[in-house]
This record gives sequence, structure tokens and C-alpha cells, in this order.
Amino acid sequence: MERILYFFLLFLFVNLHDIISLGDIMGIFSKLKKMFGGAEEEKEEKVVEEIDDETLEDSEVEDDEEEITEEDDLDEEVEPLTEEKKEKVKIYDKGLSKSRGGFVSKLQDLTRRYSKINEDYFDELEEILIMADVGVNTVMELIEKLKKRVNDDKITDPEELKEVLVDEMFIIYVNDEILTNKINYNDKDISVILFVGVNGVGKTTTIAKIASKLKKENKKVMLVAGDTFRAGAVEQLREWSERVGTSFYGGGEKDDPSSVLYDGIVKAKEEDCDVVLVDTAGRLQNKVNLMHELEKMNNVISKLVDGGCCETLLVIDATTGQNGISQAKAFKEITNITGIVLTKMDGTAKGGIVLAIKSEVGIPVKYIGLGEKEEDLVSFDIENYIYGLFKDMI
Ligand SMILES: Nc1nc2c(ncn2[C@@H]2O[C@H](COP(=O)(O)OP(=O)(O)O)[C@@H](O)[C@H]2O)c(=O)[nH]1
Ligand SMILES: [Mg+2]
Repeated sequence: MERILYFFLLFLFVNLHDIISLGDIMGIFSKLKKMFGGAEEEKEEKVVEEIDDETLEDSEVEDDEEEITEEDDLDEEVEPLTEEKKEKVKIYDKGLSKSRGGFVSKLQDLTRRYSKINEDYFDELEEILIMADVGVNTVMELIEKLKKRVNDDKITDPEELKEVLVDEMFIIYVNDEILTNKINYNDKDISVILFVGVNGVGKTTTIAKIASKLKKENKKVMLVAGDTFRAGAVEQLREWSERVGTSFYGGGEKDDPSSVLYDGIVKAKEEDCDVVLVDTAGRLQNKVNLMHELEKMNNVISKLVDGGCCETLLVIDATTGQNGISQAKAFKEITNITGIVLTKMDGTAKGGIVLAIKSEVGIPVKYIGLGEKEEDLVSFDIENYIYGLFKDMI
């Protein structure tokens, strides 16, 4: 049953049909390693050479030699990564280095310190996962599953449990749902995307980065300054629009955001824009006001745009951990959030927040910020994420 589930999940979410067709049972992580390892070709070649030498020298490890030959065959089956995909692997790699140095190295250390799996080992594992922002409920679920695997498969060595742990994390994220990282664009009318989130999480810079990406796709973009509350917010967005080279609409400070949005969409339609990106003020301190403000903005969009607002993206700062999760829960109560942008992942050593978002908030992460530069904001991809985190561990 477990095996069928694995293959089903892989079939749906991992593009590894070639390997699956070979029918061998490998962990999910091993498959990711096969797929993404190509992005670090030079390093990989060296390792293969070393292994080959050892195998030739030592006749006792004939079985291993056979395995390696098999894996080499597998390598041939894996489609080489495109330059774009290789670039993405590198961005995740770089952006997750702090988490590898923190969260993941603690896991490695745990494995080294215990020669046998026991209650103490699980207690420590639990603590490491909780400290890594994985979220208490998710950690409990994960530990239960691992204990069951240890029992069922008679695993005693922590070394053996490493890959199971990573696989189970992947399964928790993927679960039985189809989580899409795709942005919904409006195919009938102009696409209006609202960005919400508390101050300082990275809304304005995220808008600028996405605007720049859209421009490269030859889309005509308008930025609308709906954060009329905070002094300087309108000016900041105007500067970004000039830097990126997009249209801009902003009213005066303290103007009603909905009326600014109304005029902005009218102007965007006159200019024949494809996408309108709307900055908003994230005053979560006053939930009722914020709820009414967002409701009004949504009504304006519905009035002017066939199909209404196509995305409401909540921006969360990964370095705020559990606080970010609380923000997501609060925003979810006051408006219909369709996706999450998780910024500043490069600034945290914890790395587990993605799993907490999945299990405690249940909204797909659509973009992840892995640095301050435009190219560091990438569409979220659980395979790249899991590989980037655990590539040195397994
Ligand atoms: N290191 C890092 N910094 C980021 C990222 N995203 C945003 N920032 C920084 O976060 C700060 C606040 O961003 P801003 O867009 O003004 O936040 P806002 O108040 O939500 O609009 C800026 O200095 C950004 O450069 C990221 O992914 N990584
Ligand atoms: Mg801002």
C-alpha cells in the first residue's frame, strides 16, 4: 500500500517517469538527487570517478559495483536539466545555505551521535524539528510516522532513517492534494493581483520583482499604490515602477485605497495593460478595518473586471517563523488568500516553515524569496526546496 502511494505521489508531482518505469524502489530523495545532481556536474563526476576506483580495487564490494552500474544506467535515463532549471537549482542551493548550516547540520549531528534509534533520539529529533519552524502538529505527525516506519521496517540505525525522514517531509507537503504554484491570470479581462501582508515582509519589493519578470515575458504591467497609509509607501512604489519600467498609479497619502485602485484599474485599461499589481497596507492590528478595506477593494475589482481579482497573494517573512504562521491564519480569516509568497528564506537558519504553512495554513506557497535580487524570487517548487535543503545530508 505504502509503495503504491509513493509511486502515485511521484507520478503526479515528480517528473520522473523514466526512473519509475525501471520499477526499483528508491527513496523520493534519491530520485531528486538523480534529477537535480546534474546541476553540479563537475562535483558529481569526481565522486563517480572515486567510487569507480574503489570498486575496481576492492573485489569484496562487487554488489556495490553492480549497483553503481545500474545507477549509471539510470543517469542516462534522466533527461538533462535545461539551463533554466540548473539556474533554479543553484538559486535554491545558495538561498538555503543558512538552513543547511543550521537545521540540517543539527540533523546530521544527531545521526552521528546516536548509533541506535531510541526514545532519546526521537526526543532530540522532535526538538530539532520544532526549533526549525516545522510546526508542532506537523512534528508530532512526522514523529508518529517515523516511529511506525522504525517498527514496521525494523530500522535501528539513524543513518537508515535519514532518507525516510526527508521522504516523509516531502509526503507531508504533497499530501493527497494538488498544490499548484501557478499564478492564475485572467484570460477574459485584465489580471489584477492584490499583495497583502504586514509591514516589512517584502510586499513592495516582491511586486517590483514580479513586475520585472512579467515585463521580460512582454506583458504590460501597471503598479498601483494601495498602501496609502504609511508615509513614503506611494513614493517607494513609484520609484520601483520607474526602475523596472512599468506604468504606475498612486493617489495621495491617506487617500482611500479603493478609490485609488478604481482609478488605477481604469487607467490600466486605457493603457491596455495585461496585469495590475496592487500594493496594500497590511494593518493587521485593526483586523475589522483591514477586512472592510480589502472587501471594498475586491468589490471595486469585481465592478471593473470580468472575473474579479485573479489572485490575492499573502507575503510572509520566513525569518519571523511562528509569527508568520499566525499572520497567515489571521489574513485567511479576513480575506480569500489564494497563494503565499515566502520571502527572506535566505535569512533563516531554520528552513522548516514551508511545512508549517502547508499543514497549519493550507494555502500553496507560490513564490519563495531566496535573496534580495530579482532573480532570487522564484516560483516555489517543493522538489527544489527539499533537494536544496538536504542535498548534503544524504
Ligand atoms: N534577504 C532578503 N531580503 C528580502 C527578501 N524580500 C524582501 N527583502 C527585503 O525586505 C525589506 C522590506 O521589503 P519591503 O518590500 O519594503 O516590505 P513591505 O513593507 O512589505 O513592502 C527590503 O529591504 C527588501 O530588500 C528576500 O527574499 N531576501
Ligand atoms: Mg511596502
